[in-house]
Amino acid sequence: MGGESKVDGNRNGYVIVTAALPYANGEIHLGHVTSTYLPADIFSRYLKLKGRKVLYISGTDDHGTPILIQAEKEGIPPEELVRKWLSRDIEDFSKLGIEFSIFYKTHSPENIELTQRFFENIYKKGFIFKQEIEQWYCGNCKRFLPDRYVVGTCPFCGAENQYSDGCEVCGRAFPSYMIKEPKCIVCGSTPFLKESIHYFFKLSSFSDQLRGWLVSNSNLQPEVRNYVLKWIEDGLKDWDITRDISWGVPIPLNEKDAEGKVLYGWFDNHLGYIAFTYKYFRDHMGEEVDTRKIWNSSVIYHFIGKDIVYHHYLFLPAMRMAEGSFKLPDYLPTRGHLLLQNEKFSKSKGWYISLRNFLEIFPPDYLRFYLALTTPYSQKDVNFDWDDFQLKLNNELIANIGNFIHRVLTFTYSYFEGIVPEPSEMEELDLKFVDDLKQAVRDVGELMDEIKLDKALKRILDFSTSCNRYFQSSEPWGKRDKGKTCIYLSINAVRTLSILLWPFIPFTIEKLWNTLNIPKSFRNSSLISWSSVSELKIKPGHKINKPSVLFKRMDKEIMEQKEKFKKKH
Ligand code: B3M
Ligand code: ZN
Repeated sequence: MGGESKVDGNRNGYVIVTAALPYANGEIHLGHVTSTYLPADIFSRYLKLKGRKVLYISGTDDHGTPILIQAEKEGIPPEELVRKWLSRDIEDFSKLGIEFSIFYKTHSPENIELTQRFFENIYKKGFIFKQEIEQWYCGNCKRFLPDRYVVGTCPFCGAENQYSDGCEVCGRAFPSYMIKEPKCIVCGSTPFLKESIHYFFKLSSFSDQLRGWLVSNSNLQPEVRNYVLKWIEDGLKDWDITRDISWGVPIPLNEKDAEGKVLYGWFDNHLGYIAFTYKYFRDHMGEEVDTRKIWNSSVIYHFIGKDIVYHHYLFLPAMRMAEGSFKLPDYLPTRGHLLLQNEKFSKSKGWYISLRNFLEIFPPDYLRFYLALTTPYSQKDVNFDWDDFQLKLNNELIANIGNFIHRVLTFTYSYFEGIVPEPSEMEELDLKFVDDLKQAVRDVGELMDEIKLDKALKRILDFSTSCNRYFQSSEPWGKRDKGKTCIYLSINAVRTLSILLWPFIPFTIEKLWNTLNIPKSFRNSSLISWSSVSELKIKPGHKINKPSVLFKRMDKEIMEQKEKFKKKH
């Protein structure tokens, strides 16, 4: 630990935080939230507290076969499908307090234009070539079957029931023709290979440059870096960037071979990170703003789940290297999958929790708290377990944090008419408590800088435990004068805790700020900022409002969910 982090080293520039783009073909579930949207949100809220200029960017991934297949199933045009999911995603995310600066879409003029520009530049530099390849063709449906239109057995690890563009079990992406025992997902018949001319990106030419970047970028997680390096050692395959379908970004070439084809969804989707940044700046600063310059002087984080490592650690950087005008990410925070009671999510088997359904029953902060506490900064899968959920809420959120805050506030309100008392001389116990508070803030800050959000939250809980202990051993009840110091320090500790906790449980904390009678928005309050977090900012004479209950137990609701997920599926 220690040392100046990159974020602090570049105080005037922007920090651009992106979260992987959800496909616009279905609802957001807890898996998406765990690996990507919540960590990125907590982290960008933390940076906001530090006064950094942060952009939190995401949007829907609209192109490609996953969308087309779903639109065909529903019998609607893909445009309609993606429009529907865009507004639905925005609603769901905002209920969880995911605060994007912009949530846009890849099927937008900005992204289509940028993607075509990328293609043209890379083409001009000679990194794109044409090749006739064999493509799956369904004789029954009378069409080519790209990617997800075909399922089969992984050619590398033998896992069954994998899409033809990559394996979820071993994590490899591969060309579609390699899949074993292929089946058409529309009609179930066995497709055959038929010639088609495709455009390829020379990924293999970037092996050395990619290796150099992976090895020299010390911000990348070593475990991920190592397996990506292994893929490079095994040899990178040039990458087929076109598809025989009509939904996607048109290939910007005036030639016969380009007709009836579009660019692969993975060619345009990650360019959305850049295109949406353009959109944001144009909307907020007008046409003249030089977004490329801003991008290149920002610190860049792309938050992802481990299933898309290949695309983000190889395709994305190689395309930026080839095109040459946009800086590569500084960080690619990668997290694991979410299991439900130790089993993989499965929508078809009903072993699955959508974000919307969850939030119909539980407050958003309960989910944020539990997931933040259980999700490490690593590839390790996270287990959502109802017993554990109940335990962590009752023992930590409620009995630890909730208890301390409630005791301090109600004590102040009923014994001091809500007015923060003048402290008397500090004794050893008090001085030690102030030291504890300062140490906690330092530790939490370091852990947050390192994106170890679960560890940071655990450290906050430890601090809250020492707050409870301090309050208990000071025994402010019954000894008015000595009690004053304890209350003064405790109220200040509540403020400190509130700032530390805001990135994790913002709804509750904003309510608490009302009770503390401090302005709700940190943007115009010196009382809410990271720079003052360890100071004793609440002065004697400050009046607080009537406290209300911050958390309630939800044992009945949890019991119902346990019953529901007990049945063996
Ligand atoms: N939509 C895959 C996924 O949702 C894809 C991510 C795109 S990030 C540029 O897992
Ligand atoms: Zn078919």
